[in-house]
This record gives sequence, structure tokens and C-alpha cells, in this order.
Amino acid sequence: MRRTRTLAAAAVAAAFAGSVLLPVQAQAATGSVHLYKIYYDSPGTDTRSNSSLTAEYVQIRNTTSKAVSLKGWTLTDASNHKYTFGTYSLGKGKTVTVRTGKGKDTTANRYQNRGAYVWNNDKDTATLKKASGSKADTCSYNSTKADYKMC
Ligand SMILES: [Ca+2]
Ligand SMILES: [Ca+2]
Repeated sequence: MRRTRTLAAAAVAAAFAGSVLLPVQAQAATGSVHLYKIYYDSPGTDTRSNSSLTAEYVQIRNTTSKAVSLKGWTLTDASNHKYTFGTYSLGKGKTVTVRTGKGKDTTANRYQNRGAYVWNNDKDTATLKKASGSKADTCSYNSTKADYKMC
């Protein structure tokens, strides 16, 4: 009995050592594409001007070691306002800013081309999904004391 327990304990310890080391290495090697920042209350009075609408944004960061195609990825709020990426590649270590208002898409900035705000000034949840529909990340906030949330 004692011998069996000792062997079992040794096996558990060995398995544990392996499982502790592997995920850490995998994470360091791969990183992720995730929500970085939500600037939900654009500066000044919310006048719905395009400059105010474009100052409301969500940033997505790629910490993997490779560029990632975001084509077909979606960004939604709690009310299911949805932005779907067209053909776009987010470079390794890069951040893309998805702005609510209208503008011409660039490498650093994408535009939802909306005439109304998306991100509530009090509370909301951003959800980033891959083209497959699987969830990549979520970020929630619930405060009017700040104008933005670091995810
Ligand atoms: Ca807002
Ligand atoms: Ca504002």
C-alpha cells in the first residue's frame, strides 16, 4: 500500500512538472491576438461629429511572432453592433485601431464608418472572434470615471 502510494505520488509529481513547464513555454513562443484598449468615451462632448466618432476606438494587438490575417474576424459590443474585418493582416507585434467613425482604412487604422457611437460611455463588453467564430478575447468595463479601458 505504501509503495503504491509512493509510486502514484511520483507519477503525479512528474506529470505536474511537465504540465507546469509546457504551457509557459508555449505561451512565450506563440503570444496571441487580443483586445488591448477600448477608448469608449471620446474626448469632449459627444456631438456625433466624425472627429468625435473616430476618437472612439478599440485597439487590437498581435503579440505572436507572425503576422495574422484578420479577414473575417469580428468585433462586437454587448448590443451586437458588429464590425467585420475585410482583407487585413496584422503584423507581428503590431496594434490596429478600429475607429467608430468614417475614414479611409490604413495599416494602422480601420474604420467602422458609422454615424453613431458604438461603445457605451458607462459599461459595455467587446468581443473579438476569429473568422471561424471561435472567441479570441473579450474585454469589459463598468465605469464612467475613466474614458478608456486597458484590457
Ligand atoms: Ca462612447
Ligand atoms: Ca465624450
